Amino acid sequence: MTTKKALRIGLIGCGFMGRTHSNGYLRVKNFFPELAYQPVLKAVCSRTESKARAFAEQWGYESVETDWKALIARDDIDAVDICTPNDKHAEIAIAAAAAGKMILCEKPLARTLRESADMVAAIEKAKVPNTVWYNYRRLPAVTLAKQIIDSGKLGRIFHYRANFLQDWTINASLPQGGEGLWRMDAEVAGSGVLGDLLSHCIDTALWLNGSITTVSAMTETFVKERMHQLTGKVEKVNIDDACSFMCRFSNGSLGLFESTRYARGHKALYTFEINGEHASIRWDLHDLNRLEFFDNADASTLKGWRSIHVTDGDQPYMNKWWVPGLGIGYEHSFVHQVADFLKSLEDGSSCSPTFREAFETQKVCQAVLDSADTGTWKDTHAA
Ligand code: SOE
Repeated sequence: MTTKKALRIGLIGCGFMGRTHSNGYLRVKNFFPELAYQPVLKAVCSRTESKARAFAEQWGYESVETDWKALIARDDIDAVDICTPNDKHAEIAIAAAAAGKMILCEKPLARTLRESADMVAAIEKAKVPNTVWYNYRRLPAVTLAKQIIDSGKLGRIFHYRANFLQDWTINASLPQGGEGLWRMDAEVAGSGVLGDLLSHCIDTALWLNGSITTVSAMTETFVKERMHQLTGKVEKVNIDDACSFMCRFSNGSLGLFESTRYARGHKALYTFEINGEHASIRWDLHDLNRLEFFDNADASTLKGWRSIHVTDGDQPYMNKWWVPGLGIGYEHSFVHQVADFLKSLEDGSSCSPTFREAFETQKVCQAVLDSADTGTWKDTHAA
């Protein structure tokens, strides 16, 4: 058996994202055995000790902490994984960078552009490896879309269209804030669907189609007041329940983006479509192993949308899994991100999106909020 280098993980936060990341750390060694590094689940941190203990037992963490500062101070932790609600990302990342830890941060990078800028400055000063968990890039069909676009098959791009639709907050008596509902509290989340859902669409778009230069946006909060779970009082809702924007990309193409938690019938429908001069591509999270492709060069009698089942060993990541024809799921995108992070440590390369790259998404988010507030077009000041 070859000796592996240990990457000792300290996970902060043990909610839904803590589970997806932990599953990634556990699975990577089975499916990417060639990697020199292997994660070791050293410690998990939650303010509630019983919660941390239960999580540690379920996922195999060696120890628990109840104070994230104590976790960062430990010299048996190499990498800090931030899975807390958004209001803690900046403080933890800046402290972890100062302590010389590698950082893996859940998306969105932070609540505001200011916080994100401070995080980028801290991490670049410390020169520590870092990545932000925009996981959808690493679904094989999405990575294949990137390869097809980069090969030039689409030619000049005219249109980029993306949606992320959910329906879980329609009920007006759903409280806001507190455990499980912090995404509804602007103080904690920073924004509503913009940071939570559209940030995914923006990250993918910047990766596939380059930078966004100007935006024109609208937001709406359909339920104006909700009971706050922590105070018990009815309070104003300050998040965007829905957010749509149109934009221009620096390659000359036009973009349309929509996200909402009020699309009855949709639980997590992320879709995108890109139309180029020679070909088009579309993808749908509900059928995540498939990429649809239309090639205008096909013989006219055969022309039509191809449905590519992205499960072949020649296609991105798929030689790691089963046999052609057998699909994988949402959770595999996190396994792939762990594998790519470990590989980047081996190569001395960076693992995209880095904090610096995720900062570009934050700039677009800020321009979207500013545009919706003022009713005018806004520049993103894209790098
Ligand atoms: C919200 O419901 C959520 O879980 C997001 O926080 C995730 O980032 C997204 O991938 C799925 O939806």
